[in-house]
Amino acid sequence: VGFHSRLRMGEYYSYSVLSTWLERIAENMPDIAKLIKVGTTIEGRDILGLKFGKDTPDKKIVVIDAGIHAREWAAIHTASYFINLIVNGREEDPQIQNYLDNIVLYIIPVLNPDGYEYTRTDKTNPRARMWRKSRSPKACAFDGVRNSCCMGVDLNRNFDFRFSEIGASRYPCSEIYHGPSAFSEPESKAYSQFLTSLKGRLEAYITLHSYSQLWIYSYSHRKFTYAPDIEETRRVAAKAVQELGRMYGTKYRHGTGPEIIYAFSGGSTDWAKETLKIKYSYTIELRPGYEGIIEWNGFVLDKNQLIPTAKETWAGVTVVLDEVTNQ
Ligand code: ING
Ligand code: ZN
Repeated sequence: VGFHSRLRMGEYYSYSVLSTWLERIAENMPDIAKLIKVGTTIEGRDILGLKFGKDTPDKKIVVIDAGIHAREWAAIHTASYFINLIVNGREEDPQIQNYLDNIVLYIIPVLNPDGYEYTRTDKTNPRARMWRKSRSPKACAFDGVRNSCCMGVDLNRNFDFRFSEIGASRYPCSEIYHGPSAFSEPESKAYSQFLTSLKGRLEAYITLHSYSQLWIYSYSHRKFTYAPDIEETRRVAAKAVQELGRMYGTKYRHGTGPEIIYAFSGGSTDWAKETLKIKYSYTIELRPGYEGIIEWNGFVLDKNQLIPTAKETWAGVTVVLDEVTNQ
């Protein structure tokens, strides 16, 4: 087993270490995992992931991603933990074996590697750790006082679902800048094309964020706006949250954005739900929770919470995987 094909969990790694790790897994275990390239970022990085399970046309597909927001390191760790669990835990875990035999599972641990690498420069630039957006070149807009120019687009506002309607900003210096137009960014555009290429077989799409301990479903642009299969969506979310909580007692809430946090548009799960008609399309906000006040450093999760966070999230995610596998 070559260098970097095993990574110790409970640590944070650079994108290049993570990428090498994915490459080694694919090289060493071609029967289980294939390396996939979703696209290329604005700074030229490959957006890599793994495809698990033998692909046959009758198999349902599940996609899990993380790291669309740069500072959400716990989400990136959780997706990495899932990969590690499948690769190194499959022999002792019949449930994982069942997934490998019966579904196709894609995991893309870092959708926004440019942003992630930028947050990792915090030793020399402390403010960088809280970066959320991509690293696209500066755009300018008159904000009422001056012409302000800033880098980056919030990729989770750049999807073609009710673009720019609510919970997004047209000012480039905002954290939630939606970009000049839907899918203007190479990362979101490539990812939408990747997901579209799976249409018809894609049964579940899960995107990992942090933080707030929420299990969010569609639609999030307006209250009481649901897809026709909302009952099923809600049933599985409720069950997932229950299973997640069983492990360490972590309390999650479930609902649409405006029901449990805020309304917003241009996000990946709502776009996927509406455009690709995916049965289960969920945004998961990992630990920590929040008590009324949004804590600024909730994105900096203590290292000793990383593995428990990932483990309980897996317990919730398996509820969705079981639904897809056993239907
Ligand atoms: N949160 C999500 C965001 O993109 C969200 C919140 C997702 C709200 C889905 C409603 C629906 O803003 C984070 N932490 O990025
Ligand atoms: Zn996020």
